Amino acid sequence: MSRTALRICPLCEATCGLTLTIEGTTVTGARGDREDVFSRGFICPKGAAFGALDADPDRLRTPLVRRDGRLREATWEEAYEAIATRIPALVREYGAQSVGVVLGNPNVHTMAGNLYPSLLLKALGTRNFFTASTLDQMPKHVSSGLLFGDPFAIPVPDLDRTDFLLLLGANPVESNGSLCTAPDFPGRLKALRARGGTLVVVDPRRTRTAKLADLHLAPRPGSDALLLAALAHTLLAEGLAAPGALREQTEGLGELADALARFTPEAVAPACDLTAAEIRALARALAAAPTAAVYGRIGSCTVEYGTLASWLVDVLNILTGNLDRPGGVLFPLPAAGPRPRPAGPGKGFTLGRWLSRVSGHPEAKSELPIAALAEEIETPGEGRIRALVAIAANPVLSAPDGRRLDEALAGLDFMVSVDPYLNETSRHAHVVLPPPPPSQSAHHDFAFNGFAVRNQVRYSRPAVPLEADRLDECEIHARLVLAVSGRHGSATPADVDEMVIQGALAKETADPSSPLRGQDPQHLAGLLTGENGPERRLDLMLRLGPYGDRFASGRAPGGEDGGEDEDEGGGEGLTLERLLAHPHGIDLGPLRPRLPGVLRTRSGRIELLPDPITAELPRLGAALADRPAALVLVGRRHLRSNNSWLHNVPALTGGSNRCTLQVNPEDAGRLGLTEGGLARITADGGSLEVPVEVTDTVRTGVVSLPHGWGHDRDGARLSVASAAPGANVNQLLDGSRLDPLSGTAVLNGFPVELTPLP
Ligand SMILES: Nc1nc2c(c(=O)[nH]1)N[C@H]1C(S)=C(S)[C@@H](COP(=O)(O)OP(=O)(O)OC[C@H]3O[C@@H](n4cnc5c(=O)[nH]c(N)nc54)[C@H](O)[C@@H]3O)O[C@H]1N2
Ligand SMILES: Nc1nc2c(c(=O)[nH]1)N[C@H]1C(S)=C(S)[C@@H](COP(=O)(O)OP(=O)(O)OC[C@H]3O[C@@H](n4cnc5c(=O)[nH]c(N)nc54)[C@H](O)[C@@H]3O)O[C@H]1N2
Ligand code: SF4
Ligand SMILES: [Mo]
Repeated sequence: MSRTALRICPLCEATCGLTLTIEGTTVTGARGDREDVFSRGFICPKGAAFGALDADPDRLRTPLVRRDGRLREATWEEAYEAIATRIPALVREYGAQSVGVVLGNPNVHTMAGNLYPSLLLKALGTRNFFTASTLDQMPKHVSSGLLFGDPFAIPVPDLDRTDFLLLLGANPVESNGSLCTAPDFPGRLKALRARGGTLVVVDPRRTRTAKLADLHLAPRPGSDALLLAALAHTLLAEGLAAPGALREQTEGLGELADALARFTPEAVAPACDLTAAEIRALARALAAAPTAAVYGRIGSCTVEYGTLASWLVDVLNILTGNLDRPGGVLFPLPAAGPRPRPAGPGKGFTLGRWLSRVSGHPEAKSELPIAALAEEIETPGEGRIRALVAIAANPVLSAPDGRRLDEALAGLDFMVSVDPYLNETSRHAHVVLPPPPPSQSAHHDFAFNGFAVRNQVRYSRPAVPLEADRLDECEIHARLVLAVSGRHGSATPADVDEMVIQGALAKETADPSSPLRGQDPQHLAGLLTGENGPERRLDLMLRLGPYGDRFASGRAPGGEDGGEDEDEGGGEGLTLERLLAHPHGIDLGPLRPRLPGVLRTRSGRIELLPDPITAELPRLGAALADRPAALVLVGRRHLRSNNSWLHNVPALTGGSNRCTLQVNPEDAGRLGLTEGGLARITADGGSLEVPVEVTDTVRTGVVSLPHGWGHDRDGARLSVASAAPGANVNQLLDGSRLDPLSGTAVLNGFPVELTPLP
């Protein structure tokens, strides 16, 4: 007998609702949930392979503990005992900084990864904290922190209503979108064109997204900041800037023209390899559009001037009056996020509050560059990392110079991995804690609802009951928090959640602006529903959130507390119970303007020209005189991939999802490379042998190699992936190329050399 169950897909940022077919405890099929309020039945090949991924026989079923140098199956008790013995002892002997924490991408796709890492960091008290963000979107956090005072205040394009979308360094037709959660991104782009809107794509490759565009520009990689600066320059010089209502809310508008004076279209054109006329025409089209959204992603972030490019994206949105207006870019209001606070000055955002020990890299958003992880482990001295906790992270493949990191990890005194696979990184661990397959986990998108093109809320309970001898990932994390803080055995995972709940309620009931002021936190905690700690925490966040019932049963929210006009109760206030009664989710409406309420700058206004940006602009100016490298490398994503960890699912491998070096025919001819032949590619960090694919989808002077490959290391358990390992593109990097403001590794647009191999 088969049955169906709903499950939000955790495999990319689109967060599609899936309808799973389940026989016994096995997922035998997945299709799009047509009633899902957000995804309306959309699904991609990865979602369709949910069952295969869920049942991958290489998934670990029990914890592993290293004994006599070898990882062996162990009980949960043995695994946590090992952690509780080793980590607190290392902290006692070498101090809090001796433990590093690395968080990888799937943490934003699990409830556990959103609810517990901050508790782990607090328990450890370490500043040696690294995440995939410094391989990804940290430049955007920094630019938002500086502009708006809140690194999470990232405006998203109003995809469904805009008249003009300028998309840089993103390929949502393959990636399904990022920092812009939109199930069926391709369909939404087609709808934009169908309603007469304009799509412009800036990408050195003619991607599947570029093929949908009205205009595709293929500039030299790494030149986005220059192009964007020249667009802003043109708007200002030609009197096309029209910030409208934003003018009064923005500081520094008057100084912008001076700051950007040297970035004329003529000046930047050679570096971008575009013409000045093309740049002017684009600026005019952007200004002429009734509404427009400028959106930059990976290809504009993981480059040398990533923070400047990210900042300029929003400078353009501000200059054209499109920030915070329908059809432009807007700030989402997620249901489990904080309730909007009144407008006014905030704490602001500061960079470099501390520096990394070895190279003195400034922190950004409390993180240090993951490209500097190896040196922090290798270099002797006080504060050296001797133990590492890696959660859902595979930096040996995803970060620069995996070979060096491999050696560094092998030299650690102790390492814990929370990971379903024994892979390139987790094989170094002393303890591996495997989460259950996704069918056995509950799901809510704490992170992505904050970047979604429509406000909505969905929650799915586990589709299949947790197998015996498994721990839910939330419980794995909670026990980890207890083990590292010496409370293993003396407190339970539920205690961890109750502590958080009590803390949040104590704060809420002490807040003069809260309708709950003066109420008894114990009493309120007693009103929470949910089957376990994470559900109770979700209930609390929903009830205190912008659409929540605030425990005021029977009373509509937003009535008495002084009128944040952003309140949207939708009749009854939101609770977990109410959400559970809507298994396909609750639509909370289109995005709405939220300024000035989102601003947390010291001035309480948008700070258009913050000091760190002003100080960085001369470096960009100097780039105008650089002689461009003859050949640079960019990455690419394939629809059926996901960073380093989906290569073990047969249904998603093969075909065009291969680790080939794409080379333009002109370059191939000049270098003597042929289709299917081998080439040696060399850069700062080393060289690789890769198969060549000749294609005019990459422009001249640019080659493309995807990331997440290189599954040829001993000690991993990836039987499918290791049969077609591919080459690790990040071995071409030595970790020294960073966007200095954000500490983000330069993964795109770095120089390479190519020679044919027989
Ligand atoms: N050259 C180059 N390098 C890149 C990029 C690029 O474009 N070019 N992209 C960068 C980007 S954007 C990112 S986000 C990073 C990603 O970098 P990482 O996060 O380090 O890499 P992933 O490959 O996503 O690895 C995820 C790990 O989580 C594990 N995992 C999967 N599901 C779960 C789960 O439910 N729970 C737990 N605990 N673990 C799970 C997987 O087995 C795997 O070990 O890579 C970056 N690296
Ligand atoms: N199928 C699939 N989907 C994924 C992932 C995956 O691995 N596979 N990973 C997920 C993750 S972690 C993330 S962060 C998102 C990323 O999602 P996207 O940001 O859409 O990332 P990509 O698809 O890598 O597209 C980046 C584009 O930038 C271009 N590019 C490179 N250098 C430059 C440059 O200097 N300037 C400009 N303008 N363009 C440049 C590349 O050619 C590429 O087409 O995707 C997510 N979704
Ligand atoms: S688009 Fe993303 S969320 Fe939707 S089914 Fe595919 S992988 Fe899952
Ligand atoms: Mo990412």
